[in-house]
Amino acid sequence: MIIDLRNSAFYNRQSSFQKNPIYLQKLRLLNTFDSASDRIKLSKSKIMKVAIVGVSGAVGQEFLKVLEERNFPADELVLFGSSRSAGSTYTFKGKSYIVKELKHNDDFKGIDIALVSAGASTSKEFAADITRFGTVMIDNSSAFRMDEDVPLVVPEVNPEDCKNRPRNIIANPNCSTIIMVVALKPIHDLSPIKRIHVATYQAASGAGAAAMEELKTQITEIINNQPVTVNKFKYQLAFNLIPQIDVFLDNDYTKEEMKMHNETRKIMHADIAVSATTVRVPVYRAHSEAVWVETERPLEIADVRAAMEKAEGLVVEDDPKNSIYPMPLFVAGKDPVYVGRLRKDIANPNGLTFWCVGDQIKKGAALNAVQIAEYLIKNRLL
Ligand code: 2RA
Repeated sequence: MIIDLRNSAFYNRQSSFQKNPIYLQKLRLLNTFDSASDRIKLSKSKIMKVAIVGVSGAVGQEFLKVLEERNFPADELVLFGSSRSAGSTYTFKGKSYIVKELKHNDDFKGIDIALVSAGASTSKEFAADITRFGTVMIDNSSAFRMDEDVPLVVPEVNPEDCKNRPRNIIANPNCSTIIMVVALKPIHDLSPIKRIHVATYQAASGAGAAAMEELKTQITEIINNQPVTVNKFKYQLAFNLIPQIDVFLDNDYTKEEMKMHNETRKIMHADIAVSATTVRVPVYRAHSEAVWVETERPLEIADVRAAMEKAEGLVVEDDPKNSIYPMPLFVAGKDPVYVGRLRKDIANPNGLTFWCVGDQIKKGAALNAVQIAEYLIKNRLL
């Protein structure tokens, strides 16, 4: 039997919430801000040449989708990949493009922006080739995120940091950090955040396209009583949770958990203590996070809610009486970060707690990078 959740009572309740006037007004605001014409007053005297590096991966493919969806003003597009994907063809706005092999040569001459998602070692190896002729490298890997001379940017939080990029590299933060800081920004503006505890529920997509396939394969294998394939994760992910993302460090936190600590502080320019437990869950492509925040002074939930409702890139979906809160199944494929379950933390007089969900491949990766590129164009920072 095939169960289509879109026909379930829950889904209908959820979508009727999404038809409510406040929600629609908020989405209209997002779209107004994001409409190509308002967003980018681009001088047409300049031809915009954009490269995607790592186009065959999950994030690379999403770059193509997001650029097209947002009608990004790319006059020319050049696609790069490994020797394995060189020669493959992808379509963008109805035109076919052949993937070139990424090499140590002058291929980036004349390219304005390179959206790069090919892993940290490739980014390190090719950064000099990519930036040599003035191309701005927007890098999705962890290679340069914590380097002092590389800004780490989430456009809703610290867009101005794009201006100071001595190496012409701008780093895109880790997905779990991006999703959390979009929700934290309006709180931090009301009263500085001192401490954060967070537990994440991270989708298979964070481990790449092959990992997403592996989750599907595992489910099929289990249903058919076959041995379960485990290559991309440490253990079977289907019908399981894995409380380890990336490797363990000396302090017994994982690298993913320390990314949330270090990157949040860098993006928010604040001495915030962040303690994270990151968990892989059998969800396809949206990350969820339970967040406990301590602020310098106690905040009223009504004020936080009002600030969140106004915040850029954030949608409040919070109606506990009607069981309305964001869930990864319904957030997959969407642009904003969704927040719900907002309440006072009964264990901390200066605390509040909430739940947030964001599409890992979109806002957690490709969309954030494209928004950085849009900010550069809009503010003539190229
Ligand atoms: C993950 N945060 O979800 C990683 C991907 N960047 O595995």
